[in-house]
Amino acid sequence: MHGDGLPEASRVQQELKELAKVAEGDLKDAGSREKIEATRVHFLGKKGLVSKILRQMGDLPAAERPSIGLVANEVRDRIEALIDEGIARLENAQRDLVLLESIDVTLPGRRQRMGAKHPLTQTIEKIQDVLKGLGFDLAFGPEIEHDFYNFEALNVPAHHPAREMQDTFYVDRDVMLRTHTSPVQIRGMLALKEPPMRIASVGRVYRRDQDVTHSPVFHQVEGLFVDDKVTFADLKGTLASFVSQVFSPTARIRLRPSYFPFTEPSAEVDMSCFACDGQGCRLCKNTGFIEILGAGMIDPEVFKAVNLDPEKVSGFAFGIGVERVAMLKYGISDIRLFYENDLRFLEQF
Ligand code: FA5
Repeated sequence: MHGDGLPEASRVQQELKELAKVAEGDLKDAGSREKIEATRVHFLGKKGLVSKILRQMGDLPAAERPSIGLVANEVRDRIEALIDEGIARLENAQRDLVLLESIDVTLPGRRQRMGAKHPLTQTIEKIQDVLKGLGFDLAFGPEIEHDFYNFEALNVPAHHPAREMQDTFYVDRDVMLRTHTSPVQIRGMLALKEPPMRIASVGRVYRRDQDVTHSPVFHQVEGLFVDDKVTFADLKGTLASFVSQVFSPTARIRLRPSYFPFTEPSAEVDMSCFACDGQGCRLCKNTGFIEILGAGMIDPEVFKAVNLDPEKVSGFAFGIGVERVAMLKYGISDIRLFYENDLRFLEQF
């Protein structure tokens, strides 16, 4: 027995439990791995406090040693658990610090890449909207066409020199990839029961052509108006309105005499250059104007081919190159850019 009145074994057990409490206090405030390691050595090391107490066990009666051993093991386990907790707490704090340093929450969010309509689709939709606004209904025709619709009924008989104006991809002797959208005029007029008729047809056409302004596959828009007293002035007014709406209110048109077998008279239609507004520049080759379409009054021979009486009906037609319009609208100098699907090009629209 010692002075505190406790039996020796209870005193040692009490001391061990006190040690656990002190260790808990030390580890709670430990702010570094070094401090935690020092605390471990201080309590659990070979010369540590727990070992020191255990070494005194030799002085105790053998019967009391197991109960002390039990408490000593509990205390050691408790201190080891506190050490593990302390290390985990330090590691978490360290990770939070790294995250805080590497993530700048004030940065703007990452932008989603948005898809957009192809510039040709945008141009086609704009052209269709304007023509619908001018009273035209949309019409469609096949891309593989019979000679009758593509040439014959359009007053271009076999061996006519005008066939050389459009170099053709033939599928068969009388069947071809259509070289223009004008066959849709023929199909429209053959189905016509009672004038007036205003139709517009957008679609792919094919020619054996290839350079920076000519593609073997391209798009045209055909416009056709048939009534009893259609004049050239109606054609000019329609085209002027079309150009000012598709390009800009200040855009002007100029008509030059031309030749198409299916229209008489015929005209090439130029638009004032969008780059210099008609002043003359490199783009318009200093003329102030750029050609965008062909047009004219329906030839009497075409009316006869579709069983309409040229004495009773009259009409105009025009054919626009869509790529040409898009090149002018967006200032593009090479037609092939439209078909290469290069995102750096397409993302600009
Ligand atoms: C015609 O195709 C006529 N059918 C247009 C027409 C319709 C005239 C109705 C009168 C009445 P042309 O061959 O000029 O005409 O072609 C019309 C437009 O298509 C040209 O002004 C040009 O812009 C475009 N074009 C012609 N060939 C190509 C090509 N290979 N690549 C891209 N665009 C082309």
